[in-house]
Amino acid sequence: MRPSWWKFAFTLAAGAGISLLTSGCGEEIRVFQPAGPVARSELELIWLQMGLTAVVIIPVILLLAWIVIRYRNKPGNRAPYQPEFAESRTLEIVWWAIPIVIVGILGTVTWHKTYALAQSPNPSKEPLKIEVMSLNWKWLFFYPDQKIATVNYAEIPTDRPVEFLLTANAPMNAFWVPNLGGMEYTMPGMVTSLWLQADKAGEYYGHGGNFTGPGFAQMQFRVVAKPQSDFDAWVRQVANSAPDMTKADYDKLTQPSVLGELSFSSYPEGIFEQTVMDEGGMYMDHDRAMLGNMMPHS
Ligand SMILES: [Cu+2]
Repeated sequence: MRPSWWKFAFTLAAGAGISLLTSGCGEEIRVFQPAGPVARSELELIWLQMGLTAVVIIPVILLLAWIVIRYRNKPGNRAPYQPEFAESRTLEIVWWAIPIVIVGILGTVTWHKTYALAQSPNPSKEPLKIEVMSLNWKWLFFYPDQKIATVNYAEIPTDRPVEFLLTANAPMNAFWVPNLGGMEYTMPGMVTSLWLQADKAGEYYGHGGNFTGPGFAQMQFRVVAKPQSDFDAWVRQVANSAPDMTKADYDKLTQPSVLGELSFSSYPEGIFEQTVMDEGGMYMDHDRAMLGNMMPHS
């Protein structure tokens, strides 16, 4: 082998090694481990997108290698030399038609899924509503029907759609439980909505998806999915044994800090709605928000 080939091979090996070492290999890649219908539907889209991308990428890489070898300047090269080559109708049709078909398929499927995923994954089942507030640097969960609240963890029943209503009382963030579905932004003064559902009981890792300062790395939470009866028992236990959240407690939570998990048997009524209105609320339907019947804006 000539030295230039050694250099090439070394660069290639080093590049591949660095890619493998920095990819988080060995850790579970959570979006490929869907635990519910929303995440599964999104994973189908990921596979479709990767497959269609491969239709372009694999031939391009193979052609690149073939052209470099066939057309390089070497003694006795038989490859045709055509400096006047200007256009080929056949090639133009090929390389316009393939992307048009790919973008058409991806666009259509993404369109359908986007609208489907903005609805309950199981409209025949009564959803659980959880209001989520991102703070510096913690996640606050309110259960408006159960009247309890938690910090940095949320329990949900399995096989039941959960509507997360999201806002921020801090710089905007993004709410993400990768095993259950894609992320949705939390923004001050507005409420966004995210439907998720867990089929399998288990503990799912959640994290902010939008950098918000020094405590961001600790802004993690757990979503614990368990059968409805166990969920009900957990609600009773929190309602009976956890402390109340006073307005002073809430104000303290909104101050920048890193906290562990907390539970509260009650919280100041309407505090979520009030925070949205205090932070602007101009994108909301005011009357409904004031009635505590928050409508997510889209
Ligand atoms: Cu918005």
